[in-house]
Order: sequence, then C-alpha cells, then structure tokens
Amino acid sequence: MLNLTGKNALVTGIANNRSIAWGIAQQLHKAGANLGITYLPDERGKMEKKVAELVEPLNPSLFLPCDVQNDEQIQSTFETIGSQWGKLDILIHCLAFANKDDLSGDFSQTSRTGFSTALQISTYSLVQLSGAAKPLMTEGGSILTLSYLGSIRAIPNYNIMGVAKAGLEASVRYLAAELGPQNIRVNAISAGPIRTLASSAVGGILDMIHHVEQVAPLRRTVTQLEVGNTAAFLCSDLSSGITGQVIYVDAGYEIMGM
Ligand code: NAD
Ligand code: 0WE
Repeated sequence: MLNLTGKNALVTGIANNRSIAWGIAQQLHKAGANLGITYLPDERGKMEKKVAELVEPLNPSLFLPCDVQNDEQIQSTFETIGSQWGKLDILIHCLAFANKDDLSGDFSQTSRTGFSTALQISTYSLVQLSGAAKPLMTEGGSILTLSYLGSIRAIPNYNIMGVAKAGLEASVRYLAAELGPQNIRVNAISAGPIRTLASSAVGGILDMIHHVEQVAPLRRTVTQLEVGNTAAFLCSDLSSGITGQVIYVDAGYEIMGM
C-alpha cells in the first residue's frame, strides 16, 4: 500500500485552496508524510497568513518563505531542512510564472526579459531546488514537477510557457540521469487544465476546460486531488522503477488526434 510515513516532503507552490500543490500536499499528508510548506512572500504578509491558515490542518513541521528568484531564501530554506529534519525525501516543485503580456498575442513578439523571467521562475527553479535538495536526500528521494501539454504542442496563447515547460521536461531527464545513482528519482506530471489562480488569470480557460470535457476519453477534466494521488504514487516506493518520465494526468486528452 501507499505509505509515506517517515518521509519528509517539501511542497512549494501553494497559493490558495485551488492550487494543484494544495491537492498534492493533502494526499501526501493522507499517506503519512511529514510536510514542509513554502510560500511566495509579499510585502504585506498576506500570502503568509493565507497559506498558513490553509495548511494548518496538515500540521506542517516547517513553514518557510521561498521566492525562487531569491537565492538567499532558497539557501535558507534548505539550511533549515538540514538542521530541523536532517534528511529530505520528497521535493514538490509546483510553480510557474510568465508576464501576463507574454501569455497572449504573437509568440514572436516575446521580449528578452519576458523570455528570461518565464524560464528563470518556471524552469531554472527546478534545477536550482534539485541541486540544493541533492545533498539532503541521503536516503534517496523523489523530485516531482508539474508540466502542461503546451510543452509538446502549440497551444494558443501558452506561448513562452510552452518553451519553459519544454525546458522543464528536458531538465527532468537530465536531473534523473544525474541523480539516479543516488536513488533520487525525478519525474513530471503533465496535468490537464484545472481552474486555479494561475489558470483563471488567463483568458479563455473555461472554453478550454469545456473543450477537454467534450474530447478527452474520460469526457471530463481532472481535479487537484487526482493529480495529488498520482503525485503520492510517484513519491512512494510503488513507483520505484520510474524516473525521468512525464506522466499525463489529463483524462486521456493527450492521446487524441481529432
Ligand atoms: P497556482 O497559482 O495555484 O500556483 C502557482 C504557484 O506559483 C503559486 O503558489 C505562486 O505563489 C507560485 N510562484 C510564482 N512565482 C513564484 C516565485 N518567484 N517563487 C516561488 N513561487 C512562485 O496555479 P497552479 O495551476 O496550481 O500551478 C501550479 C503548477 O501547475 C505550475 O507549474 C503550472 O504550470 C502547473 N500546471 C497547471 C495547470 C492548470 O491548468 N492549472 C495545468 C498543468 C500544469
Ligand atoms: O501553466 C499554466 C499557468 C501558467 C501561468 C499563468 C499565469 C497567469 C497570470 C504562468 N504565469 C502567469 N502569469 C500571470 O500573470 N497552466 C498550464 C494553465 C494555463 O495557462 C494558460 C493556459 C493554461 C491551460 C495560458 C494560455 C493558454 C492556456
């Protein structure tokens, strides 16, 4: 059975109760994992308060600010894990960002800074967090990130995020190759569209969800908790032979042609 007792799991990317990371955190908790939660701090401390209240029922033993654009915050996060937990078993990378202007219109008009922002936050952060996690995963481990179909298909308006996710999936393979000898597995879940803070800020997301409901083999979209269940599987010994993969949790949409 799926059992994560005795496992220390760091979960990034919870913004509210619709976040995919929230679905993952709940399922890891259910499977018995000890949780550490990071949040993106803002000046007024609103996010800290909101996320702290949300995750309270999961009794996280660590709750830390971690903006992936801030090297000191990343360093401090992993120093705290080292001193408080001693070892890390699971890292959930569940965050992305591109400037809103770069998620519509002509892809060829993407600016140098817009390109850089999207790839730094959405792609490089996986590499950086994995590098910081590596010395703490002394008993092996599982690293998991979230991707989207726009990495392998041209999806209207996904634009620079498609490039970022293509880089993310390639990073999963290079990290899996490097970390495999240390029994650290690295995988991605490619989730179908779900209404979250990030996706709701995008025009036309409801139409996309409606389209998936009509075309996907299961004739529906997926939920955060379904993604969470696959995440728990990929973080557990049940998936001990799987690394470097992109697993689709999309109600089958990816296989369809017409
Ligand atoms: P969300 O808005 O709930 O989560 C995005 C998170 O990214 C937020 O918690 C935000 O705080 C965090 N973030 C942004 N910039 C950051 C930074 N500089 N440092 C640290 N954290 C930062 O939305 P979500 O849909 O749950 O997105 C989570 C992941 O799932 C993303 O990687 C997204 O690409 C992926 N995904 C989403 C969908 C979807 O349809 N919602 C589908 C497939 C994949
Ligand atoms: O990866 C994502 C969301 C990515 C995202 C969304 C935003 C909106 C608000 C990254 N950065 C921002 N920045 C903002 O300012 N998804 C898979 C959800 C999503 O986003 C899309 C989609 C889908 C699906 C954008 C265009 C088209 C489809």
